[in-house]
Amino acid sequence: DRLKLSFEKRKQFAKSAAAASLFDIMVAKNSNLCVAADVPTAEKLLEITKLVGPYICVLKTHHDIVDNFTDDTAVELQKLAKKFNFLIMEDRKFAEIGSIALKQASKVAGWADLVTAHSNAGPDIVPALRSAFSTCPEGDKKGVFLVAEMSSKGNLHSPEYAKATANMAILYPEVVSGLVCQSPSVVPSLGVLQLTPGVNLETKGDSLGQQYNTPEVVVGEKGADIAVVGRGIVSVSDPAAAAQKYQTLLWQAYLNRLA
Ligand code: 6AU
Repeated sequence: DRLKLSFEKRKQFAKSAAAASLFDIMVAKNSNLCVAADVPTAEKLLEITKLVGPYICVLKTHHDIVDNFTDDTAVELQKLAKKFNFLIMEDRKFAEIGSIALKQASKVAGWADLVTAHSNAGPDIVPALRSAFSTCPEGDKKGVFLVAEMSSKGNLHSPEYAKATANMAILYPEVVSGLVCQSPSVVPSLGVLQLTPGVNLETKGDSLGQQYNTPEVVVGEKGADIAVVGRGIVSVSDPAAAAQKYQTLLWQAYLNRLA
């Protein structure tokens, strides 16, 4: 049972190098917190990264919503990732035929350790992204998270779709490090990580379809290995304190799950 196995033990089953290093980072930092740094400017992105860096295993970006994101911003992010020991995930959700996804991913593969992709176009999205990685230094250490399910109201992700997405993780175990999903039964093997967004202690959702749960529910019931918190941390007055609080609660939920 995946949910009863520690991250230390699960690391032995990781076939993707990025998943293996994620397990290491999570254990070293006692953190299963991914912050979604959804902020409008490069200055704010670097500022928030410095504040939350000590508490996270993954920093998730949407670099295309950042006004002045440049190569320098990417270099600074990479320095902070090294300093604080976390991985950078560009949540670009590639969803194209392989030849286009390869070209799109080449724009971010230089600085992102992990990228997200939809599975709707079929399994060849994965080797396309692997090709984009292969042109980068240490490209074989990069990984993909496939979106199997979504947190938003009315989404079209059926159980069959989620299962077919999980099968792509089995087909390309050295590239697919994890799945983005909402239910514990989707993840097909012990070495694959479950990333689950939709976590907020203060509110149940937003006005545009997002739906939130608590850390206890997301980790204990929905099966998240890594939980994504965006506005619950980046839109409050003290993001560092909020990140520390979510880190503590999410890690406690993981320990409770093991017990
Ligand atoms: O906590 P929030 O609502 O401020 O931010 C949630 C973050 C956003 C979304 O792009 C992302 O999580 N997300 C994803 C991801 C990670 O792929 C999938 C999903 O189903 N729901 C979702 O919110 O950056």
